Amino acid sequence: MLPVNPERFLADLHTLRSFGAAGVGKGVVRPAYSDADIAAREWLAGRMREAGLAVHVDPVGSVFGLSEGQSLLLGSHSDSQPEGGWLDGALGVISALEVARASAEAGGPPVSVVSFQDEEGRFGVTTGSAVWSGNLSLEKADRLTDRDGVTFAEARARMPGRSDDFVEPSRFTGFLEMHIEQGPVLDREGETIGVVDAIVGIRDIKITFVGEQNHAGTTPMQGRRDAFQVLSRFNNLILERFANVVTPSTVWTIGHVSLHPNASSIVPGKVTFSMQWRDGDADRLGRMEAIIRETAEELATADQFDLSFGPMLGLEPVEMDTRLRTALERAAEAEVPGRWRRMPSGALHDATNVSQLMPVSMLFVPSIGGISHAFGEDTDEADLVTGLNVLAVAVTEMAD
Ligand code: HGY
Ligand code: MN
Ligand code: MN
Repeated sequence: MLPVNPERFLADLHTLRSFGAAGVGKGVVRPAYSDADIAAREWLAGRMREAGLAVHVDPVGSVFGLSEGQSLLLGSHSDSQPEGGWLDGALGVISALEVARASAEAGGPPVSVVSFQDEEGRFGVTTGSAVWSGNLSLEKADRLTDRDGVTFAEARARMPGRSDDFVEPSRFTGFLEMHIEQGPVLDREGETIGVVDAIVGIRDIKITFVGEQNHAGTTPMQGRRDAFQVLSRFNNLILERFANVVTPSTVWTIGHVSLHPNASSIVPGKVTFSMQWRDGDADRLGRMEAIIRETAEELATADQFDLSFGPMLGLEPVEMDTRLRTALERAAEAEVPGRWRRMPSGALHDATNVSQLMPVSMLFVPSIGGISHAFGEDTDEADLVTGLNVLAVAVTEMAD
């Protein structure tokens, strides 16, 4: 196995956490293109150079550390959710850095590293890798806006040292992404490693209802065109109508609501909210979309609301490459015999996009209590090191 250094790996993970450290415990606030995100990427680029890798910052600010010639690509993302933990994405990037460093010290096999930009979807869904893979055109990405109306084009211009060129994908033989599970299964079952067999698909859209803003004391209940009430009715109808379509593993979330003007004595005149849904079956995602659109249109017509939909964002479900997955499974069995499982990923990952370009596979370590996208996200350091070792064994085996 490659001589990975667990102390150096953990020290780098903790250093990355210091960029945007926030909240309780090991929380992080490091959204894409924030000052903390940019500073973290500059630090990462320095660590890549020290490891002998050639740094390439692509036009959207994804940071690559390139090994010479053909190589495996390892990595994930270093941006965070608006409130996130220290491991989501960071684990995949720093484990990649450690394996690449160990590989350079051992004289091969060649390993390159990447931290994709905006995986967490300040603008799109896994925006940086979506653009690299061709799942999303740069032109379309540039027009996407965050919740404050900043465009992707404006945000990516903040990232220093960008090249005009994207990295040529054919220089990579495959992509491995290590990640925390972000769900309860491994922790609950007392297992240490998950080898991913498939990643679910996702759809994400912003919906806006415009009614009539008015005085909360003088406007009779009858005839109000209250934007909060229409959202509430929409949610209730969706719950009923999804019941015949979804399975126990289907999920959907209204995670962001902007109510205007958001004051206790004003009947709200406008609401914009996010509607996101995920499933492993692309047809089911389509049937859910039809219900969402029909329900919103029905309510708008019945109660005289203007209705508009933002751009439809999404990724299709994908399966992992059998050869790479088998290498990870063999490595897991060697490191933690009987304490690993094959499992699907309910979270989205850059690996979904990269699968358009080359064979990909993924590896999970447990999330304590299944918590993620929250300051409380954590994993035992012993499990982080086990994941690093499994990754290093798999990389060594794939090179043979
Ligand atoms: O939302 C996701 O699944 C990913 O963490 N961006
Ligand atoms: Mn992630
Ligand atoms: Mn995430």
